[in-house]
Amino acid sequence: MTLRIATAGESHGPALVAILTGLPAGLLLDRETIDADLRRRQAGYGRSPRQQIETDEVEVLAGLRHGSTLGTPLALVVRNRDHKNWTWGMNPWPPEGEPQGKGTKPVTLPRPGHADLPGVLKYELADVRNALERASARHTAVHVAAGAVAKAMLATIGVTVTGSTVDEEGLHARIDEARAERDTVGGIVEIRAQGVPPGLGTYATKEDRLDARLAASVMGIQAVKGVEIGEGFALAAKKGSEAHDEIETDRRRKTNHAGGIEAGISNGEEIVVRAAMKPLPTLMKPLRSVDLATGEAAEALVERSDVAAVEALAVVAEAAVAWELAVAAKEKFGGDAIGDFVAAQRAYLQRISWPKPT
Ligand code: EPS
Repeated sequence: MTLRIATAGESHGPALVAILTGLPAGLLLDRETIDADLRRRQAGYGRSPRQQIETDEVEVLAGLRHGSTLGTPLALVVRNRDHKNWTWGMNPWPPEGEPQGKGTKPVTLPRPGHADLPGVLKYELADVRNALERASARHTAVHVAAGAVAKAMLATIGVTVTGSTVDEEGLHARIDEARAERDTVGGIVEIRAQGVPPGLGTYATKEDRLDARLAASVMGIQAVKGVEIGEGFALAAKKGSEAHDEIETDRRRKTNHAGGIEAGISNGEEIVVRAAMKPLPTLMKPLRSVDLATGEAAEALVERSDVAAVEALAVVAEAAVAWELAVAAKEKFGGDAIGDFVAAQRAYLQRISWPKPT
């Protein structure tokens, strides 16, 4: 059964929800490990005061018994604690009583760079809030919970995935400067996956290439505008003799320009994915926009927001890469029970003599 995920949830609605299907039975999950990733996602430098309201924790509604998956759909929930301030404004049903709390007035000042304008045009919305709520990066919380489940599954076959920011040194200074100027900044993150066996993904169909799947998944994260695998864009300027990773007799490589993927298939080297994040679109010093209610020139919406979320992106992209690798590993090794999944991986490694016995 293919590993799949479906999610739902608005930023200030009651909760974020994910349903994971295709997980093998008998996978052991640890609540604290999942919650630790949720806390890492919230903790980055430059985050908004919203993070003081939220203390994200995973709840499991189905698919798990005594910490072990049942092979049935796993239902995850991350509540939005801020919803208590939006019970009128984000009520799923027509609210009763006088408007109170936040979100009671329609938003009509679209922010350049956010979902606001394309969202209202596409869906015929009168209130920009109806676009921004789902587009918000708040949604990444439940994907991080799913990524933690994927990492638990990958750990059974010796695969680890870690994300970090690339410009750690200068990043905090850039964030401080942007905050002082009432501006925002982006940045670059790098995800590395170790222990991935050769053979995940395929060149057989372009949408099934591992690099295509990783790129789509990481590009699908809010504010990401560029993704590269291995040396990516820099390879364009190199000669073939400098760009490719020569094959040693043990079939390993001494270099890794390719970032662990050749022809859409993992080659057994470390998988390296980088993502570039644009500066966040909610500026305290707003950009030029239009008031959609009057058609007059106006300044874009100003509301509570992050100055930067690059450190959060490192955690979110780590989850996205882990999820895609788990999907590809499940596709390759199958397994209704986690033991079957692990046994199939071992049999395969033996068949290809990987790592080559010394
Ligand atoms: C976001 C705007 C801010 C961020 C939010 C993403 O939310 P709010 O408008 O409620 O202050 O805090 O991110 C999160 C809540 C989160 O948990 O990551 C946006 O517009 O995308």
